[in-house]
Amino acid sequence: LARGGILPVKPSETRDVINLDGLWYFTTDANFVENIEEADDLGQGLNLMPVPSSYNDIATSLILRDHVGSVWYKKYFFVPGSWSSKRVWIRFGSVCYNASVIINGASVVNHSVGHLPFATEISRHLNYDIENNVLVEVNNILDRYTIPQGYVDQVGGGKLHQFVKFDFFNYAGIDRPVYLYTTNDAYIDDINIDIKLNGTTGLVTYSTEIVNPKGLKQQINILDKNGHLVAVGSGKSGTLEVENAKLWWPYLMRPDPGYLYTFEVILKQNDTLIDHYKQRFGIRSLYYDNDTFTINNENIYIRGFGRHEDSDIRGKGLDLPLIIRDHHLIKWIGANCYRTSHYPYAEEIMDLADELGIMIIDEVPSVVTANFSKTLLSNHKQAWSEMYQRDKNRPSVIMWSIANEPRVTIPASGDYFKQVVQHVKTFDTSRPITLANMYSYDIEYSGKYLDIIGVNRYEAWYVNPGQIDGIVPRIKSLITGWRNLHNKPVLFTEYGADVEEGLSTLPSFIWTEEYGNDLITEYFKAFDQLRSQPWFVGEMIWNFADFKTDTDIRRVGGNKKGLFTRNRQPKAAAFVVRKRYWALAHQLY
Ligand code: GCB
Repeated sequence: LARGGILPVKPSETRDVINLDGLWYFTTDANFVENIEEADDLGQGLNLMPVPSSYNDIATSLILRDHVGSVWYKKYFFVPGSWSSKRVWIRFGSVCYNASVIINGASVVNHSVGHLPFATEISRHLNYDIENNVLVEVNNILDRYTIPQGYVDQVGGGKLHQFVKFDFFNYAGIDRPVYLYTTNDAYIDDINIDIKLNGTTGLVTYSTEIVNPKGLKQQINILDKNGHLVAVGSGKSGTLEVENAKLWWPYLMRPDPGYLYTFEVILKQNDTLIDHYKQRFGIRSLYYDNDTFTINNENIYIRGFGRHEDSDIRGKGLDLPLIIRDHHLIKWIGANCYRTSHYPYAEEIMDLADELGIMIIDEVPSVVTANFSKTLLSNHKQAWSEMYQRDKNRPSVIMWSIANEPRVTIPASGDYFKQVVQHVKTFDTSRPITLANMYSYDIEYSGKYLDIIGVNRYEAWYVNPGQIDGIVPRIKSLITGWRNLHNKPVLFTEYGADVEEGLSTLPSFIWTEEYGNDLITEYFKAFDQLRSQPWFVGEMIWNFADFKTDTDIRRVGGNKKGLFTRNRQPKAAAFVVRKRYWALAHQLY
């Protein structure tokens, strides 16, 4: 299932890079594709679309926001003559959901999972030293076999509507950067790094995938953060030793979190350099069994939240100011982890997590899965494999989440998730597998296949709204019920309350800042009564920030369970959580 490598684009002596981000011609109307430069389907005489960005909220029209089906993007670009002796590739960080890419009229690649990168060689379709064009057809339709699922139906006036069961706006478009880059005929296609610790020595077991390796030699260097050489090797696989290794620690667990080494591959034919690639990695050990989950032999206690890639105007489009702001807030609040709910996040975001020591629960884009067909299973495995291929070497990724809130009370879900787990284990046994479950332990079929149980529960919100007093006993009995049934570590993956920023009453009332604070404070009491047990591995609030959802009478301008507003300013709960997360960090380490 896993295809070739999908290494991030990095310039080096052997690789040139052109970034295609910027303004692309855009239309929602198939009739305009031939002369997209003249398109005026949005009726404003403005047919330019920024990349990266979701397209939905850019214009003023409902036609665009609620569009169902294909849209087209086109960009003209120049390729220098010096590239004609090279292989030239095009790489998309993510297109939601289905992408068909056409270069100078020739179809070059189709890709159908959102939130994940894809690349293909386009050398023979290019014109060198003159202009070229790329046309991308982007289709946002979700059906019963896509990951995630949805269905399209006709609504009032015969209009098509995309129905989804998940609770976030179904943004679409070219959401992440687009690059052209070159390699030689022979090149480094993939790197696998596996870490073990032997005392203070880091054992770095690696393998590389080289295309056209005949007659080539590989040199491997491991460099520390200052660029000093700490280990050397050669050949396509082996184990290198890094003595007195500086470990990758989570944020606030040690003074210098997120320490990264560089794994450098130098590919040569005699003295001629053929390829040169630098991949960052961290040295850390993970261990899990029925009772514990440790990093570098220390118990992990997760303080975090679920998040979304979401902001106004750009939707899920990568936005560097936003992601840097987010990571300032994550550090400010003292969190050490987040789940990439409910899909893999941009590589630029994952790089920050690696660098800052933020642990990641990496979630495949499977949310509210309800049919457990063979076709869906195969697409689910494919989506996970692509995520694995992208993220396997990241020290920040400490756990795989294989689904959020699937309908696991249906018996067929048992075999389905057993097979997803088996699939994951054939690639990676170093990281535990979880699933965020909304049901109770006694009525569901997935728990026995997981390494760590993920529990979502909205006690005193969706369940027993207003009954703050019930939180401690009910949450404790839910968690211990899971524990007693499966004898596995338990992680609280979601809880929270919608809070309308600035709404305030005394005594507290649902939707107010006070109610939000009171509710989370009760959950803290429940967690505190369990925290001394190493099998209780952490707490994650829903959500980091407010985010946009589908049209829904429960949502006033979106989901308001954020600790921060959609504009990334703190609500009252952010200060309460900050106090707790910093205190926990100081108590524990
Ligand atoms: C959940 C879902 C999440 C929703 C959240 C809510 O259980 O996992 O995607 O946004 O509840 O606020 O309803």
